[in-house]
Amino acid sequence: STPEQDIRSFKFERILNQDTGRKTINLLGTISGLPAIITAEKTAFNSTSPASFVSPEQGLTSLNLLQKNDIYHWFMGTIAQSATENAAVKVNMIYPCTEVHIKKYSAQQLHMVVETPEIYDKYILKYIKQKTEGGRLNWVYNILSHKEESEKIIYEDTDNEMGFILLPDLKWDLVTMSTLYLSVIVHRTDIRSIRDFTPVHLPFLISLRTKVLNAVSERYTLSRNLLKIYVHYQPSYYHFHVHVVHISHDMGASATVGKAILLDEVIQMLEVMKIAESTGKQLGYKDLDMTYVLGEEHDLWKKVFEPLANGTEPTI
Ligand code: M7G
Repeated sequence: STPEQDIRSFKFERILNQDTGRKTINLLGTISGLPAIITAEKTAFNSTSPASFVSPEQGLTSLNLLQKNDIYHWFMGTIAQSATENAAVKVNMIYPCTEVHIKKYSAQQLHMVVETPEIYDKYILKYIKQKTEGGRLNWVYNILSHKEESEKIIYEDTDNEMGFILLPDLKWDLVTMSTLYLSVIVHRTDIRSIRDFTPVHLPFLISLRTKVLNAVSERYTLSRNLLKIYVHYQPSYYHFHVHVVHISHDMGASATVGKAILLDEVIQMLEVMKIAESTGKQLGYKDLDMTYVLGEEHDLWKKVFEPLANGTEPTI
């Protein structure tokens, strides 16, 4: 069946999460008996032709005056939209989805945790190993081998060690510049997260940053001061990748402290670690305390940090 047929046969079960401010909703259901998640996000206003906003053909196609009071008027309305040029909504479908996806897209209490090097060695490494098995990185390898999304590639450096692919993230609608969201997926497979970085990786990260900035400014005529370039800790996928997002795009929690770390800061930290080498100290991100936010449904909270907070031994 086609993706269009699949999504039409979605049988709704329950709402996982909803954000009225960001205008998003996450639905859980089934397709052909298998669990599936649909996430929907209302798109930003089309700012390329603001003059036609009030046009009954190209803009507000219908209007209903709810109330007026002195100089104040409020209406409800509909906007002329088309799925290809000016869509009303961006819809993502994960099918079939796993229990981990369901947790990730569910509303949940957040917790601040401190991951020491000891906790990383003892528990997190095991967790990461589990998370790189079972085909979870298939979509990454599909991109790297040009099996999927190859027509979307913006820039590729094919070098085994220094190389990467720059392409639109699945979160981007591909047209709205102010919500531009790209991913950099590296070719090398030896970096699971920033925890693996030491000063040895400085030339790699510095060249990646330069090439990405050049490629983005060439394709979209966007200068460096309009881009946020960062990594996640913890990421969802343990194959090193970098997020490149337009400065105007409000990404919510995924671009704030407790989750996002600027690539510039990673490079700076490694440069400081390199200076420390002259004193005989070989440091890397593995030696740091990492402080970050975890949702209560995240396995790392459930299996590691909640037990530790309760004084019991994690069972991972
Ligand atoms: P992350 O920091 O590991 O996890 O980033 P996050 O999802 O918690 O942010 C992975 C990034 O890859 C996210 O920005 C995803 O939107 C993006 N992504 C995930 N998948 C499954 C795909 C995909 O199939 N194609 C593309 N282009 N991007 C994806």
